[in-house]
Amino acid sequence: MNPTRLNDARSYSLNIPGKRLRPQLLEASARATGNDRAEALAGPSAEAIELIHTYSLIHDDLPAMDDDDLRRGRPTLHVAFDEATAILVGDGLQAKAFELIANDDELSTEQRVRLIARLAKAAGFDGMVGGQGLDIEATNKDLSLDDLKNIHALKTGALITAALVMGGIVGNATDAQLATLETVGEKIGLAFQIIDDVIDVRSDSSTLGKTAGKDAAAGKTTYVALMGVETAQTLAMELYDEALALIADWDSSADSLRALLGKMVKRDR
Ligand code: GRG
Repeated sequence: MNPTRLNDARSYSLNIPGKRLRPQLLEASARATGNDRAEALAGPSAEAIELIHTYSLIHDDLPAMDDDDLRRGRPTLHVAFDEATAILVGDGLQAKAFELIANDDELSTEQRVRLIARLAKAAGFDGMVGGQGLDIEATNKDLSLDDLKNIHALKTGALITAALVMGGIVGNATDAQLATLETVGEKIGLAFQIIDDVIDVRSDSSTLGKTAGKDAAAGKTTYVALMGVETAQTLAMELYDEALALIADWDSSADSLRALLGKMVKRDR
């Protein structure tokens, strides 16, 4: 028997593309290593990280989590189909991500194992899933700035950092380059999340004039609630500047990475 409904739901989730920042980051980072072939080789790993991201959004939208009806301007997967199907699509996309890298015979076995290990760590208990767990526990609690940074470093930052490091692995980056990419990821991941909070407040017309936003209304501590819109925006730009400074002496191969880091903080969606 062919699971038609599951296949339809999988197509639905993949046919509403988002900004594709993580695959673009992975490809730009591969190129930034200065290895001419790296960007062309990065395709399957880039696809894999976007599948992990897509799965995380599908599960995050479920009634047991954020209970959202809309994602990327369309009904969320569990609304368009049903909860069981949405859980299965998320599970299937996660498994598919690792299959894509394992079967990528353009890369060496060592590269594949390193990519799989890095993506698994970023997606799992020590990364996105762990951060989501902390985020759920923190709902309706007062958090310090350090608590908030720790949650987001895992929930959002881990996958963004993995994109950069995985690009480095595809490009056979040196240990020094990999360490730099790791730190760039930590800084831009945090900046990205702060800007997300700023966008949340600016786009939530119900909270005009207040420092709230949809997330704050859902009992979540946000950067904007802790420090106000202006300071949050300034902090994000400082982190972006610090990230750029780390790769200031990289040659023009890093230009697309520099441009992308800018896009991640100077965005309105
Ligand atoms: C359910 C295991 C599990 C994890 C969920 C990433 C995540 C953890 C939840 C997403 C909640 C959220 C909206 C966080 C804010 C930052 C963020 C990840 C925004 C969405 O990423 P974009 O802007 O999305 O890259 P698009 O739609 O462009 O792909």
